[in-house]
Amino acid sequence: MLSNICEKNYNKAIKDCTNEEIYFALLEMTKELAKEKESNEGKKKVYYISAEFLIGKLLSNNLINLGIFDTVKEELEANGKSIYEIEEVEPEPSLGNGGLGRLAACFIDSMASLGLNGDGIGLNYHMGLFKQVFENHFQKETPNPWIEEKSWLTKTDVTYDIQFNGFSVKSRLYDIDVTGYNNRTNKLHLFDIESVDDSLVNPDNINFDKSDVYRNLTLFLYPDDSDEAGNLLRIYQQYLMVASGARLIIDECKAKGSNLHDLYEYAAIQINDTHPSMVIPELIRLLNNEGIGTDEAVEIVTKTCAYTNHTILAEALEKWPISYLERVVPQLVPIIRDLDRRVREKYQDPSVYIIDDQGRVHMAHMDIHYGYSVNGVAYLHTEILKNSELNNFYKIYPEKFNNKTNGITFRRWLLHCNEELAAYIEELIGPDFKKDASKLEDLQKYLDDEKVLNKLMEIKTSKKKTFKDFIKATQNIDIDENSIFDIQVKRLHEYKRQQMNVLWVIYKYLEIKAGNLPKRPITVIFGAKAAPAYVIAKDIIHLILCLQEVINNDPEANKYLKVVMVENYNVSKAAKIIPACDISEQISLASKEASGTGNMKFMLNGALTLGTKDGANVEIGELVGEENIYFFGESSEQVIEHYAKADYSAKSYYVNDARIKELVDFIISAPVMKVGDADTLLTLHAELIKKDWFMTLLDINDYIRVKEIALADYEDRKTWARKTLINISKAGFFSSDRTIAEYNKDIWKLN
Ligand code: 26Q
Repeated sequence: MLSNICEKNYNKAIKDCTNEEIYFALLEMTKELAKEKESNEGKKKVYYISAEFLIGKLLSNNLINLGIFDTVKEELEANGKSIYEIEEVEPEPSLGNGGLGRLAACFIDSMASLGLNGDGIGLNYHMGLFKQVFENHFQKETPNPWIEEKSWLTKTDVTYDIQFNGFSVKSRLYDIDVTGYNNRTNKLHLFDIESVDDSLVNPDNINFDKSDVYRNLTLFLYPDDSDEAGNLLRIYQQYLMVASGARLIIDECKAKGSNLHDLYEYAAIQINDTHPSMVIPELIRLLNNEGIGTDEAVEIVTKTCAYTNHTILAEALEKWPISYLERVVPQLVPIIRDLDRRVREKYQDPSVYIIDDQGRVHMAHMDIHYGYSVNGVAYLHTEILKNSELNNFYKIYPEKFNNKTNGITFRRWLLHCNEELAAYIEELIGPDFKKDASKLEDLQKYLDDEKVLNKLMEIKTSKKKTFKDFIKATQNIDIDENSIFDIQVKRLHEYKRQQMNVLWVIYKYLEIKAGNLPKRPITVIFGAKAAPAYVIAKDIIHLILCLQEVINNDPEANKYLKVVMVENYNVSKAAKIIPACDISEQISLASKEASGTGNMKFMLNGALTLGTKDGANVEIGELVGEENIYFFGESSEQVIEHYAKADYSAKSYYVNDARIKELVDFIISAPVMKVGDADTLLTLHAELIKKDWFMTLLDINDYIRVKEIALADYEDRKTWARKTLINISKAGFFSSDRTIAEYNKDIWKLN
């Protein structure tokens, strides 16, 4: 089939085509094969509506899911071509920031793979998240255009006029096929408007005129929320998404025979965090327009919508000034006021109102009152929601609250990113684990099989070697595959505490300088983007880049310690980094990381977790047993108490603990100041001592202690390999197939 397409399109044999030509031929072929599996079967459909779908490159995954990856790979090899080189041609769609967007991508893969009738609804950002480049040891943001003449997008005939205050736009639907693993093809529906003007973007930076909404609405994944124009643009984007999505849902349900009074028998709408929450008043508005009175419309919508919460950080919970909504979508304001009035009539507690006394609309509150399910994304997170953050709502609606511990698709995060490991697992326990991840438990019978343990270590070293070559080729950094790869890759945020890992790097560097040499070299690898307006996060990146320069160029130290800051960490880089990891850093301040999903990817690829008892780390610990994970630090209860009593003082740790003082002061020491920017380093130094809102200094000593234990354990290679095998064998629980099966059983109830 591939050779036919090459012949037809280029009049050439495969062996004579360029990698670009083969990529476009494979794109065409994949789309045709996916189409054959399209299905709209099932009365009820779930609509997973999300501002982000961090899908990453799609070629290999689609080939795997269609069951033709090996055949295609061999056909290409026979013609002197490499599937891996062809993959490099594909641009990465970065339609998400991080965990929440990647989760949505894993979920649509699992829905299709389980044969569920479920589509995604989102926006077609032309640039997606910015591309990160390093310049003078600072992060710089540049645009990341990903849409080419031919792409995974298919333009459809579906269009809607969407009304904003004073003007309307024509929204058009583009579809991306979502191929299930040996199963049906679903759709990712992405809306876009035709008036967007890509030429507004300067190739060198991501600044553009935010007020020119008509021409920039879907240009970027939400820009900074740091200024008013940015916030308004975000509301424009959200409304475009929900208004178009709501119309599509209503049209599809009507086409299947719904009279709209029974909408909930045809549709379940999963609201991914509060970004799509305006779908609730918008649906009520549309039902009103169809002649359904507000009382009934409210009831219908409440039986249709379900809400997932992904954060307990107060600053990340969306609260829009009602004046902003007046300016962008005045048609929703009377409905939102009416929803608030209904709440106030029933409950006297102002903490559950939708509109607060400062005139801000609490999107999550609207979701909880007017949705039928509220879920957290890991056991601990849901408990915290029920018992503290959302306790006042839990008391009203205990039956709505439920937990759905996150998961990851094993097609991408094992079969694709670690073919060697997947093939070896298949050799040991057969292919069933690919469809039923719980089968990985069968690996337990090899826990004491030396041959198996040796082979696992061999695969790990080979993946480390591959990463070593990659980082040499891309960033010209030399690392040693026999060193311990200690990795922290995730968005940069103070609560995730990259700065604590940095203090450990300083600690180890100073130890080496003092002659206390580690048994084996250590390579500390970071990868992280900081939000463009998040100053402290960008300052932490600056510090990491400075330490990379100081340490890697110090001949006394660089034999024992290296620092690598991977540029532009994204889904494709994750697929290269994660299989190479020995120690997975999951060190958020306990209670702050809702779940984490990187932790699951690392475990599945045979890394051991060094982490706090936070998010899904808690469940990893329960599954593998405390001997097979490295926990440290204060518990979520203790942390919550510190906040309640306001008794944490970074300053007192700094003043009273000489070692802590030495580590923190190194940030402004001569060698670092020489390569870095003095103002930035001084600000960061002061920040850590005076504020440290996420309590780095609280846990640093225990972190150092436990990390030393992990490094020492690594030297008992056999025991270490046994621990990694236990981790792999217990990772099945974190398959997003399990998560999605639970969503379906408890929330969506598709037949
Ligand atoms: C809000 C207001 C204005 C502008 C931006 C935002 C905004 C954008 C993105 C708020 C939050 C996000 C993303 C949140 C996110 O990725 N959360 C992560 O979700 C994962 C999947 O459930 C969890 O595993 C992580 O623990 C959680 O941090």
